[in-house]
Amino acid sequence: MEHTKMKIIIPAMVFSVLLVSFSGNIANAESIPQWIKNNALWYGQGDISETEFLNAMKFLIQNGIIVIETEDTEPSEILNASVMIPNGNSEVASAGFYLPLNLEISVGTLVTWVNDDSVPHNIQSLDESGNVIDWFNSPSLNTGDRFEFTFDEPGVYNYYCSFHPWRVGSVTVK
Ligand SMILES: [Cu+2]
Repeated sequence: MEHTKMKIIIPAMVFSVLLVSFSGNIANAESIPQWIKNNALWYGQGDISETEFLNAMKFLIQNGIIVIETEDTEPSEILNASVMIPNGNSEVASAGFYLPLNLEISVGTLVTWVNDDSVPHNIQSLDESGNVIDWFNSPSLNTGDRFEFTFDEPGVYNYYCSFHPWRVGSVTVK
């Protein structure tokens, strides 16, 4: 986005804000045609109608003097994912794998583990050699308890439950 162009978001497009913007930035003000400055003045004095004033604003937008920044919905979008610790997860012979066993997410996703089993579990992050590392580590989670962690770096991350170390899961962050 060019600095010489005014950046105004739609809700801010009220007369007073425009006046502040005009006076606050000489470079911007110089790109605004004189007739529009006159319009702003006349509008402020009540000499022209709102429609005429808005038409002047429309000219500024159509000619790229005012750049409307459409706010991306993605950055403000909250990314969420969850991993269920299912019933039977504690039993070696059970198929109670983490759901999903390998969670795939985008960078910035908040992951919530939910203990849906009848016994406590925890989540302990592991390094590549399978050793517990101090990164995402939950306390003991009773039935129904949750543990949250936001993944800000791409990679593949393994974890396990220290009570039931045969239960290893992974999170792939892209
Ligand atoms: Cu466990």
